[in-house]
Amino acid sequence: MSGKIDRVELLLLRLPFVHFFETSFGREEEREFILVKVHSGDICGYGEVVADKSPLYSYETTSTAWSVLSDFLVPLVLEKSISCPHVFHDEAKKYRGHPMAKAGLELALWDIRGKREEKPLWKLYGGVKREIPSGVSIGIQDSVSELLDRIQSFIEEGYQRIKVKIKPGWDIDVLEKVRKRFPEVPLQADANGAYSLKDMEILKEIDAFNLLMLEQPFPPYDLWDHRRLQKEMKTPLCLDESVISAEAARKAYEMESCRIINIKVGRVGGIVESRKIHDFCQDKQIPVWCGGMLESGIGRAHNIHLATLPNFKFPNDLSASKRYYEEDLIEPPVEVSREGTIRVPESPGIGVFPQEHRIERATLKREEFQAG
Ligand code: OSB
Ligand code: MG
Repeated sequence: MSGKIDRVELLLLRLPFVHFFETSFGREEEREFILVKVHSGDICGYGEVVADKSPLYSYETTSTAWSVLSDFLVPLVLEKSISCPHVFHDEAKKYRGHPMAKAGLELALWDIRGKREEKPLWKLYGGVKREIPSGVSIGIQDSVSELLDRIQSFIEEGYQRIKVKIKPGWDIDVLEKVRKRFPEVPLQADANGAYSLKDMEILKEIDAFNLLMLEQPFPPYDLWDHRRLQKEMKTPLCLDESVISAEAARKAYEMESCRIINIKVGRVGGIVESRKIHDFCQDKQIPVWCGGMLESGIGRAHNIHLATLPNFKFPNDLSASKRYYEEDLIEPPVEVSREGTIRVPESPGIGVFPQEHRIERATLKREEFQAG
C-alpha cells in the first residue's frame, strides 16, 4: 500500500528547557530542531531531526540538515514520489553522511505508513512490549548537592535508573558521593567522548562504583581505544557516538570495544538502520537500549515505538514530557508511571497528537516543497 507524496514542510523550532542541560560540551538552555511534515492525501506524517544548533554532539547542525533536506532529500522523495521508508533508506544512501537529516524524513514516512495501515508503529516494527522502562539522564549541575537533590526527586518519581554526565574534573568525586547517598540505585555515567588514553587510570577507578555501564568515554568514531579500555575495566562500556551504522556495530562487536550499544535513530540515519543494529546485536547477544537527544514529544514518540523491540534490555533515555519542556508539542504528553514505565501509544503511526498551534508558536522558519 502506498500513496503519492504531495508536499513536504520543513519547520525550524525553538523550545526552552524547564532546566538547563549540561554535558561535557557545555550548557544548553533551549533546543533548536527541525520538524519534517510529509503530506500524502489527507495523511500527514511527522518526523524530528535531532541535530542541534551547534556541531557538538555531531557534525550535523540545524543548518546543515536544513540544507541537505531541502537540496537533496526532499527533492528525492518528491521527484520519485517515495513513500516507502525502506526505499527511501536505500535511495538516500547515495548521499554520504548526514544521518540526522535522513532520519527525520524517514520517520515522517514511517508515520504515514502507520496511519495509512491504521497500525501503531511498534506493530510495524515487530515490537513486543506495551510498556517500556524509563531512565533519566541528568546533566552536570552547579554543585554536587544540587545533583544529589535532582537524583532524589527523579527516584521518587519512579525512574528505573539514573544516568549522570561526567567529564574530567566532574567524575570520581561526584560518582563517589552519588553512590554514598544512593548505594543501590541502578546508575550509569556518560562522558560524551571527553576522555583520552591518558585518562586510563582515572577511568579504571570507575569500576569501584558498580555502574550498569560507562557510556562513550572516548571520542566518536574511535573503536580501538575503547577496546583497550574495555580490556582493563570490568564495568561494561556502552557506545553511543561511535556506533553510526550497523557496520560500525559489527566492528565494535568484533573488536570487543563495548558490551552494550545505545541506539539513537538520528545518529544512525533512521529506523531501518536502527533495526539492523538491533537485529545484529540480538544475534550476538549484545543488549541495546534507546538513547535520546532531548527530543520533543514527536521525536520521543518515535523512540518509544523503537524501544518495544525485544533486544532493548536496559532502561531507556526516554523520560516524561515535563522533565524536558513546560509544554510538549503532543497530546497526550509522555508520562512516566510510579513504576518507572511509559505506556506505548496504540493509535496509528506515532500514536500521539501533535498540537499545531503549539508548533506554530515555536516556529522560527518554515519552507514548503510541492511535488511537480
Ligand atoms: O549522549 O546521550 C547523550 C542529550 C543530548 C545529546 C546527547 C545525549 C543526551 C542525553 C539526554 O543524555 C537523553 C534524553 O533524555 O533525551
Ligand atoms: Mg550518550
